[in-house]
Amino acid sequence: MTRKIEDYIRDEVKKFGTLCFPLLDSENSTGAASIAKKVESLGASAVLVGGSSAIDQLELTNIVSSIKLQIAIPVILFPGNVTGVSPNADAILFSTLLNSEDPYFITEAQALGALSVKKYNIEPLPTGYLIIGEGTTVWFIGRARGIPFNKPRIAAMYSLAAQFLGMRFLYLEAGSGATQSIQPQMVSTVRKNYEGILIVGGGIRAPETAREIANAGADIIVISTMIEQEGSWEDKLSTIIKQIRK
Ligand code: 1GP
Repeated sequence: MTRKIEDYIRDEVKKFGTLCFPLLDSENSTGAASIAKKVESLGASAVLVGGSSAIDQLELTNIVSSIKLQIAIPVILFPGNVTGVSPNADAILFSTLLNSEDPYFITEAQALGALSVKKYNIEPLPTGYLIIGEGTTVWFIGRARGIPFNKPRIAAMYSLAAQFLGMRFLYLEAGSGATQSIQPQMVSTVRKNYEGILIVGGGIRAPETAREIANAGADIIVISTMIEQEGSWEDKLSTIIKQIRK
């Protein structure tokens, strides 16, 4: 199996330091293709499409196809369930929700979706997914036992376990629209222990926050809510992308 998208991501990280992957929630995004085009022009390295409550596969497929027509950067699926698999994407964060209390989100959804990923020839990026904190949609849907924000060592334990299990990507998730983003101290503690590609998202709105998380060792920062809001988010996203690059 080729690792075309993974190699591309590793090259981008080498070139730019921390990358930004804007996430287009397939249920909230009106005009997803034009937003994708804008974020590409501002320097995003890839676009994620999905979300924890995105369940309409037809809508997802239409959005992925329309985005693919507009941009050259990869379109990577970010599934919350089996319904997050869609034929025209370049890759998928093939994730296991490591701190879920429900085996469905750890191995069963993955088993149900795996043959579709193979059939559509979507590159799977093996990802350990960790939910930090409580009260967000992904925390509720994924039946997660959220790692407390002030317990970086617990996040490091899970991260190292993910590495030992062969996961080359790790996603520290505070949840979309979270009131609090992941603390830089948790990011740096995980960074000291985990050698793969480290993704951090949830509640990142200010360039300062993004820069601190990047300096703490994140390879990729995911931003969604900010670009879903009406008004001018482009300057802010552009500042974030410039500030997190080395
Ligand atoms: C959600 O981490 C992402 O999965 C993005 O979160 O919507 O808070 O930017 P926001």
